[in-house]
Amino acid sequence: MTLQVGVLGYRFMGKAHANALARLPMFFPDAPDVERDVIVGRDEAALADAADQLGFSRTATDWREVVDEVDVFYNLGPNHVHAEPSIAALEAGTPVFCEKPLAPTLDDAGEMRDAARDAGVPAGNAFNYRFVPAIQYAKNLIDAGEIGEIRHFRGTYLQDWLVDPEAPWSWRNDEELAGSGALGDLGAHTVDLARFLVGEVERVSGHLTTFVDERPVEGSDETRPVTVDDAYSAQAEFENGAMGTFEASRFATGHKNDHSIEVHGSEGSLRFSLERLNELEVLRDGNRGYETVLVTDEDDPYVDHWWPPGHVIGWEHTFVHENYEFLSAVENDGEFEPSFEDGYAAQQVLDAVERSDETAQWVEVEGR
Ligand code: SOE
Repeated sequence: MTLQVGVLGYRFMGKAHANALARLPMFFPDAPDVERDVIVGRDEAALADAADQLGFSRTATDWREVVDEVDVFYNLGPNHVHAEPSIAALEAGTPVFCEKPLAPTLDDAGEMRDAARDAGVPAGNAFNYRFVPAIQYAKNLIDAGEIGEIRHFRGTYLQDWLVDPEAPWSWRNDEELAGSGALGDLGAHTVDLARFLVGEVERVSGHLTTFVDERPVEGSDETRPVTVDDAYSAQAEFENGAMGTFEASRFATGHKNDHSIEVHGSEGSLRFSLERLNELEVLRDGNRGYETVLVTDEDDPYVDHWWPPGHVIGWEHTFVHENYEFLSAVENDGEFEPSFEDGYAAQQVLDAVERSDETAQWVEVEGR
């Protein structure tokens, strides 16, 4: 059977996932057969070009006509269009793969999680960094007890695309459209990796800042207000007693897309940086320094699908891996993680960081 895929959104994420779908048959021959059936958006001319470039058979301007027609619905639009179309698809029994963060607000994310529970079909939240081979390698080391009991998790996600006050306004700067700023866009990834590697977060103390309050609208003389954070930091306590610090910024001069994780356990430590995606730094066995493990051996996660050892892979491959896992779950009526449950759990942490910032208090993560 060929799965007909409908995709909402054709820009950055639309391209990343379309590329993944195109790569699957060549590199993951056991993946389900997929047809890039329909691409959905509002601007017909741009849609036609996108369909051409990204290899879709047709276009549609109304997601309502698509969600129950296709076998799988990908929601890759801006955050404010995550909830309604995803819920409609799930109500029609269509599996959904949705970009992160799950929604702009915890309430919306809760409705999405409930719809996924009721539908009983795979509903995935596309936290692609779980699918970096080095991150999976780290997870295996932690689960095998190789670094002992986890004491610290440190996660920073640094970008610099808003350092210039004249950098144009976009939906990512608007609370209604995005929910939050660096917190939801970047912090969501860090929180997801923290949950994946260490466990649930119990309480947080958070701080949000906006450095530039308004930005020019491209192609006009107007400016629009920035209503989200440009940067956040948080301290966290995990249920298992570990301590965490999280930070993200769009003002970290010189850092383009620098997502770094450190984990310290009673027997060893791990370090990862997205800028050196093929490597994991591992310290254990009482050694006095880190060893750099090049995670490109044949028996490393996903690597046998690509190139011989040392022939490194990149950011886009994480999308291929997550698409492989998600579509396999769809075909086999299986489970996919990170699910909407995981997306909701990450959102609970983001929400707690915001509540903590508002009240200047430590706050419990809802439901913990
Ligand atoms: C933009 O800040 C962005 O593309 C995020 O939206 C992605 O989730 C992240 O992976 C890279 O940066």
